[in-house]
Amino acid sequence: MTKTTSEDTRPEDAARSFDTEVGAGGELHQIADDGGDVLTTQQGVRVADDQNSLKVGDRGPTLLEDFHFREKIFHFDHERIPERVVHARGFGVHGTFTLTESLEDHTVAKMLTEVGEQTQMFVRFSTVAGNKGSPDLARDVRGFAAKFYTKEGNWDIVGNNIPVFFIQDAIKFPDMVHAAKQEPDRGFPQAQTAHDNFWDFISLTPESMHMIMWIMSDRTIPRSFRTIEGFGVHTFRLINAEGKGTYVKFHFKPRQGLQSVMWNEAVKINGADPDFHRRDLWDAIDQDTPPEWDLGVQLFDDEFADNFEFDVLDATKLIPEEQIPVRIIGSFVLDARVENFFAETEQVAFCTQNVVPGIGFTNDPLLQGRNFSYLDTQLKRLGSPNFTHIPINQPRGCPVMNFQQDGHMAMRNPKGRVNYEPNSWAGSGPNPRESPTTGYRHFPAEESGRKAQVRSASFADHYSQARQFFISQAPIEQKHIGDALVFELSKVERVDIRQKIVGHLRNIDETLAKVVAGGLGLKELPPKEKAAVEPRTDLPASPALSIVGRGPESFAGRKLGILVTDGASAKLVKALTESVAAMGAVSEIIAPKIAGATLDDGTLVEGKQKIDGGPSILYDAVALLLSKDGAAQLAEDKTAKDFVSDAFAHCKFIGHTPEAVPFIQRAGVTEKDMDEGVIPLDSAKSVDAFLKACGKLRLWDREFKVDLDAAGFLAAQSAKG
Ligand code: HDE
Repeated sequence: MTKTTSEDTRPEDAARSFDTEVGAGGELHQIADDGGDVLTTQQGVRVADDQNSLKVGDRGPTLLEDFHFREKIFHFDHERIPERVVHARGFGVHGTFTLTESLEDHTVAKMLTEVGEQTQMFVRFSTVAGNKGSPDLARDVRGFAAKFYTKEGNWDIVGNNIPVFFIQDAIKFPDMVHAAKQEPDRGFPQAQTAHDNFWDFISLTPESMHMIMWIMSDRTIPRSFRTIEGFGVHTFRLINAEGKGTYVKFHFKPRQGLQSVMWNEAVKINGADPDFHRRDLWDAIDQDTPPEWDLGVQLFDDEFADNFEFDVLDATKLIPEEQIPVRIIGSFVLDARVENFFAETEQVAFCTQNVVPGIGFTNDPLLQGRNFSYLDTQLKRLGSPNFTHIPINQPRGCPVMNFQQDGHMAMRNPKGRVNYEPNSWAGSGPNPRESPTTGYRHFPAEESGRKAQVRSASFADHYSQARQFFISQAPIEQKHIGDALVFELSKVERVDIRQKIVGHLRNIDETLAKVVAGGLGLKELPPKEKAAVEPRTDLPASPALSIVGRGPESFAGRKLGILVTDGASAKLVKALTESVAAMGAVSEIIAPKIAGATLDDGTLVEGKQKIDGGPSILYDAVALLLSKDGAAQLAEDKTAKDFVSDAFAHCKFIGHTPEAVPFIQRAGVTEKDMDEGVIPLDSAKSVDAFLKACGKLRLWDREFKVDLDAAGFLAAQSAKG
């Protein structure tokens, strides 16, 4: 640091000189007597007392004259900005994209054509319906918004973890969001769709049915942000050097594999750790195991679009990967946490209209509406048209130069005399000009037609892809969809709404409709809802739409909870923790007391969690390394027993010392229940076998034995034959 000195003019400090230092980044520090930074007001004035406001006498009134006190409170009073109207709860991280395959035949966008090119990016994950303070594991769509700081300007893909949407036309978005969020008279329930208003709206909006299948599936209760896919949803357009357009859909595919939790688990995670997803991502980056995704594209032309079963402009439809394979063109790693949550995650402003040369839009009516909404909403949220001056929103790959000026909080105004264009000034400061050759050109689509408020007939089939999604799911996933529908509709007070939804399900899959009707205790199957066009039943299953089977091959990146007691085998604790680390997974010690447990060799293993703070729902698998005495003590503890019974009910793999068996049985897992997922641990070899089994993540077959609702599902399945 370079030292500079200025004279202190305050009488009480007259004897002292003021030290300021220039930091490594060129920033000035005021140095206190102890060598640290001095606390100052926003005006840079040193603060002498930050504990007591200025008063008349020891017990007298506080004086307005205390400018430090007033400034501090004034600033605090204005700390909040409006939360996002949707996607309020989010978590952002930085990363880098690397291109591995050029799309130069299709686009002039450099980020997509220069192989090896690295582009900085920022991603914000979010839930949609909940408020900023809502829990991470709400059943909800996850936002997956990516900002690429390309050399040609910022490009945003403001995507979700589901490839379709609720509605076809942006004009319905406010209604859909109002219906999903808390009801206006009571202000609850928040962060959930399990209420009358949502299902009332859905029952009257058949175009949502495909999305309903997705949101009732396990996609909406992901295990981690690291285990979700991302989708641009709309059909966008790539534009090449000749001005030729190619349709494109964007996909992000997690290298960690797909994984979700169970609903009963999600409900409990929300209580045990409402920050489960953000903590998980924070930890993964902290532990230097940053998540990675492949960026893929589905490319197609007018001929495909004209022959496809549905309209490619309809955001309630997807194009099965089996029809147009996803071509992987690069990957990104998210490896840097934000320095400040507010400055970056809260202030980042994504806009679907942020595109660069070579990337354009289509007439998807949802996309067209979004192009208005995202710019508009930033003014409300960030308070100024200069939100682009906030560092997280500024382009990093290229300079910005234009004649836009003034406004609230302008950080960047044109320098010199010129602030208009065209002009004939030269040499009086920056004087940017338009560039017909390299500037952004919109795709010259030819359009004609009468003005009308219509919905194209090509958007009318609302059930066929919903069915295609449903039949593409593994049986356990189909069961979960049925369970979720029964759960949500059981929270709906009006019976007619429940019935109407079942009437829609009959257009998707009769068995599903029967399972849900049975789960709701309906005496009769309600009549089918009238479909605008006859649903198709000939669309083949698309395996790419299932999560099960697309998970990881190993336990890498997952978390093992190890419950230990005093007297547990030190050898086993060591073997297990080392093997877990070696396979790129993490383990956490849970003990009856946070100080840890004294093992059989006298060593102390520290606890990361006290048992009450580390329920098994927080882990992908659990191990019970208990001594005989420890097991006997835990058998008297309800929380410890919940640890086991939950892990069992959630189909997790459970490793255990032989001494733990009586405890497991006291927890309700009887000898007869013990299946191949409950694995004895007594040697290093058994540790390997246990961790190998954990790579499957869940023993789904168990669910059919431990869940009352499974009976209805199995009965309906066998009736179907
Ligand atoms: Fe959004 N959406 N949206 N949305 N959306 C917003 O923009 C909107 C839609 C998505 O992490 C808002 O800055 C309309 C689809 C994400 O900051 C707002 C319509 C998809 C995020 C808005 C849609 C999304 C938003 C609220 C229907 C998936 C969070 C705050 C026409 C492809 C971005 C904000 C972040 C946020 C409007 C539908 C994804 C109000 C009008 C479809 C990931 O502008």
